[in-house]
This record gives sequence, C-alpha cells and structure tokens, in this order.
Amino acid sequence: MSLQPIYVTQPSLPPLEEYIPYLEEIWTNRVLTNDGPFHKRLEQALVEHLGVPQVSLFNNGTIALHVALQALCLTGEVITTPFSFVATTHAIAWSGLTPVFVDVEPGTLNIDPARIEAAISPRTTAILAVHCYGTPCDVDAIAEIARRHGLRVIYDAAHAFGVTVRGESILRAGDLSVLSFHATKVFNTFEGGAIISPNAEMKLHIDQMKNFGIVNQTTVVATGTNGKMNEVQAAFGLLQLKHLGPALERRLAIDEAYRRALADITGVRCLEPRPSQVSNGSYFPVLIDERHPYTRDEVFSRLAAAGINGRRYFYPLISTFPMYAKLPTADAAHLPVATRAAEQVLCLPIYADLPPETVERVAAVLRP
Ligand code: T4K
Repeated sequence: MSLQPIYVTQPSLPPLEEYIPYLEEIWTNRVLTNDGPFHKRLEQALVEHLGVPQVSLFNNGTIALHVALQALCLTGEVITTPFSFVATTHAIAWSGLTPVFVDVEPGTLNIDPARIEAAISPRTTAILAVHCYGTPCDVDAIAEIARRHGLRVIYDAAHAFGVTVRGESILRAGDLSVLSFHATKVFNTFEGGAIISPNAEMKLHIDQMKNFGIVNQTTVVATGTNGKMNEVQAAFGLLQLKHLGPALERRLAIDEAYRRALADITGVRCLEPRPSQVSNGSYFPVLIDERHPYTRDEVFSRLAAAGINGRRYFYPLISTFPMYAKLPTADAAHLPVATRAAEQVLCLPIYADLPPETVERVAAVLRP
C-alpha cells in the first residue's frame, strides 16, 4: 500500500460548503476590495482575537514588512537576523536600507540581544527581529537597547499568530509587528498579512501607505503602494477564525507527541518555548547534532524516502545568498550560532490534519 506523501505543513480548510454563504454575500455586495465590509469585520475580529490595539490587513506578509519599514521613515542600517525566511532581509533591501546581520541565541534561534549593541553604528535606525518558529524574542532586552540608542523596533511575527507570554500577546512588543497569513501559516487567508500598530494615528498612516498614500479623491500624502487585502481573502479569514480553536489544539497535541517520541534520541534537540509562553504549534524544528549517527541532510533524505517531506527552514542562511554575501556582517565567522543551526535544523511536519501516526513514523526514522 502506498502512503500519501506528508508535507511539512498543510493549510487547514473548513468544509467547502461553508465558503458558499461568504461568496454569496460578496456577489450581492459587489464590493470586491478597497476596505470592504469583510475587510472591516476581519480587522475587528482580529483585534479581539489577538488582544492587540490596531490591525491593518495586507495582501501578503512581505508587502506588510515593506510598509512597516517605510511607515517608520527609516534610513541607513537596520539590524536583523540571518536566520529567517529570505523575505525578512529582502524587505530591508527593497526599502533602500542596509541589513546588518547579528547572530542568534542558541536556545531560541532568535536574534541575540547581547550582540546587538556591538552592531549599532551612527547610521543604525532600527532593529528588525523575527519571532522565529513563533518563539518570542527577548523583547524586554531589545526594548531596553532600542531605548538607549533611540532605535525603532519592528518584529517580523510571521510565525507568531496568537502567541502570548504571561498572558499578553507578543504582537504588542516593539513599534510594529508584522504577520503573514500565507497558506502555510497557522491562520491563513490563502495569501495575506497584517501590521499590528499601537494606536489609531499609526494605523491611519499604515492604511494610507497600503492604499497608494491616498487620503481622499484629490489628496495623496505618501509614496504608498498597493498592499490591500481583497474581500475574498478577508471573508475566508473570518471563516478560518471560526475553526481556529480546534485546529490549534490538534497542532499542540502533535507538538507534545513529537516531544515525547523524540525525548530519548541522542543527538536530536527540540527547541523549548519561553517560560509562560502559549505557543501556536506553527513549526516543529529539531536540531540534529554530531552525536546522531546521521547528518541532518541524511535524516532529511531518509524521511523523504519514507514519504515524509521535512524542510530545512532556514537553510541556507540569508547572509549566504549572493545579494547579501558581500556585506561585512555576512561572514560566517561573525555568525557561528546561526551557521551551525542552519546546518542542523530540520522542521518536521506539523499541521492540524496531520495523521497522528506520522509522529511515530518520523520518530522511527530519527531513532538510530
Ligand atoms: N517573514 C517570515 C519569517 C516568513 O516565514 C515569511 C513567509 C514571510 C516573512 C513572508 O510572508 P508572506 O509574504 O509569504 O505572507 C513558504 C511560504 O511561501 C512563506 O509564506 C513562508 N514564510 C515560508 C517559511 O514558507 P516555501 O517556498 O517553503 O513554500 P512551499 O510552497 O514550498 O510550501 C511548503 C509546503 O506547504 C509544501 O511542501 C506543501 C504545503 N503547501 C503549500 C502551499 C503554498 C500546501 O499544502 N498548500 C499550499 O497552498 O515558502
């Protein structure tokens, strides 16, 4: 019997018939985009669901990152992590800014606050940190550094939908946080994203920026772009949100099952959440070190041979890509922790509809 291939992630989709009333309403309204009724409803629903002050929806997380960087009028250099999806650094470069790479902490694989100050120059204006795999950055330490040096802080929170620490949304940290609602994310609108901002004034500015900088029919105040989420995306997001609770529970059950199944395997390390963190089960990364009889790439291939498609997120490091490799801070010797993590990391399949027996199939391949 041939088994269905297993992917690193799969979107959870509500039953097809539940989409129909949403589409009927759009057909009746004939409002397809530009801050329509579903767009307004989803923004309000997310404010409540996430416990954040303001939400601005976007057509994807990448454009939301671009707008976040531009909304804060940054110049010069932006300190960031090389251990992320390439969109993080691309957003800095697309804004005409220079990325400055800082190494990550071994525990969380997030930017290491202890190394940030050494990277600050007179040209530095901001820190763009990533809550990698949904594990929160050390936001207190980063806030303190930013305060001392007058820097802005943006969090790429693409993986951190719904994550809280001590009962508070991690999306409230920093000046702005950016979410992705891509199909591969915990909460998806097929493609989509959002910026979380602290007040109505900043939200208004961001909303203008994502709508060409338009204020009204005769007034344009900023060099904006088209970052608008359309009504189908927003309606599908509202439907997703209704089903999110059980989907999250199933993800977290898989997370727990992996931890139990992998606990006794020498050379395989699971990343730990922060104390008082409520996770979202968005990814399940493991690090495979020298004590394991197989290299990470051998484990990756053995899993693939068993029909299980893990992913080496985030290998290669962003700093090794040709457009960044010549930057002074891209040298591997400057980024030893990230370089080692990129060689060891493997993200295992995790999603709401993952057949539960997959966990044991994966563990069997990892168990020497
Ligand atoms: N910042 C960070 C830290 C990010 O991780 C991302 C995106 C962004 C910013 C940018 O946000 P967006 O602009 O994307 O909103 C995927 C996603 O395309 C990307 O959104 C995501 N991060 C990144 C980590 O992963 P790929 O190239 O690995 O995706 P792909 O197509 O290989 O999909 C992975 C697996 O998911 C497939 O093997 C099967 C499954 N899948 C995928 C899609 C698209 C499905 O089952 N259905 C689907 O529709 O980049």
